[in-house]
Amino acid sequence: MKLIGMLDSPFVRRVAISMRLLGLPFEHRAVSVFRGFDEFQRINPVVKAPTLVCRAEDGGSVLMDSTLMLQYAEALAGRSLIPATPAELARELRLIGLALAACEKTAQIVYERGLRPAEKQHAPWLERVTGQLHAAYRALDDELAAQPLDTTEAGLRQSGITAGVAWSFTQFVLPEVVPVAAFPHLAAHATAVEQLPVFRAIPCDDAVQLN
Ligand SMILES: N[C@@H](CCC(=O)N[C@@H](CS)C(=O)NCC(=O)O)C(=O)O
Repeated sequence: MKLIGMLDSPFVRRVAISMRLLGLPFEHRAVSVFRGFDEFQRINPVVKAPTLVCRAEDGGSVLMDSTLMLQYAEALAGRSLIPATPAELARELRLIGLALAACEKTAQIVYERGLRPAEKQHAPWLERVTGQLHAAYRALDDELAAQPLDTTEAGLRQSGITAGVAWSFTQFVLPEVVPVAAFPHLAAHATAVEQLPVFRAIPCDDAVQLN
């Protein structure tokens, strides 16, 4: 099994951390969707990070979208990082959705600033996306204030992984846009999980640019 993509992508990192936590062996190939476009295209013509090449015995299918590959990973592991009871599941999915929205909005801002020429940047669009990013983190911080997540390696769930990865990503690429002081519960959660061996083994790579 091969996971393709840079670890500065929160989507790649959540898959890598989850698979390690589930005890699944995999090879990680740090190929950038920008600087390594041609190499990435040879593995997956759609050039989406993460890309997961499934086990040969499962046909070697090439998967896209972190949530879908986590579904495959959990089937392989025979256990889930997501609770099954409807009430717990509903909260879990809300938290994951908020964290993924924050990742997506952070990436949109980075792409708008980094890929579009300065004279073509559209301020109303950046304002809209920044507002959505703040709304996602506001709701997530309120959720954690009401009920903190387990930050032990044994008790970690997908919501805890994705919230931690999302926050670290945003703080890595856009610290000035999302002030730590305004989201204290989320910041405390990320600080706690980033100290776990499974997070430390898969660092948000600060030696590279955003995919
Ligand atoms: N919903 C996707 C988002 C993946 C995503 O947007 N990845 C970015 C890298 S952070 C990417 O592939 N960007 C290049 C592109 O979309 O062309 C997931 O969960 O995997």
